Amino acid sequence: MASNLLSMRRERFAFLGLGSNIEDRLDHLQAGVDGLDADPRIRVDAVSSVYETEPVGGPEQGPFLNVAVRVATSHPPRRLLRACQAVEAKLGRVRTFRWGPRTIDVDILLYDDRTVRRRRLQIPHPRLVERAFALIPLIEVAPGQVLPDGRSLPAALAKLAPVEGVTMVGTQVRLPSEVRS
Ligand code: A4P
Ligand code: MG
Repeated sequence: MASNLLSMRRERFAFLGLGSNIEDRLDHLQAGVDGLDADPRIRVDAVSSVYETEPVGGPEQGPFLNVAVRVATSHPPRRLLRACQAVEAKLGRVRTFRWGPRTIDVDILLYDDRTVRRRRLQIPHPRLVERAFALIPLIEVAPGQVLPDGRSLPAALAKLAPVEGVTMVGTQVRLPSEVRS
């Protein structure tokens, strides 16, 4: 069914970052990926390794697990943001304070090669190039992808060196298509 609706409109690639720092963090990431894929206009077709990451900003809080995914989508950017927020809401995310602990955060990191500068949506994600916890998983699922200004993702990451507090862990988030087949 998903592929029918996807093919009705032009399909584009987007890259999303998911993070959780409330137990069970891996379950929340898996539910986030599955929830995105359940949207008939979104197909998750690549998922990065899982990284445990030191929290950046906000109050004192526990470490995150972060992943990045590549999605094929026929949602335009603002509808894709709404779909991401619907997944967050479904997983019981309560917005306490900015950068506070969360069951799941789903951010749009990149959408095609587009730049969006609106009050409620900026693409590339405005803090992407400052954050190794977002860039490292993103590079896994977006090899060769460049930022709209032409910079490569590894070049952006190199600016953050030396990187600490981002550790690949042995567990994996399953791709929904692997479960279906
Ligand atoms: N918004 C604008 N552009 C985007 C975009 N590209 N993707 C707006 C998603 N949202 C975007 O986000 C606030 C508003 O950002 C949204 O209403 C949307 O219109 P939010 O998810 O409600 O709140 P937030 O996530 O607490 O704030 P913010 O500023 O989005 O935080 P970030 O940048 O998402 O950072 N440390 C580690 N190690 N790992 C993490 O995953 N995450 C954060 C949150 C902080 N520290 C972290 C991690
Ligand atoms: Mg967010």
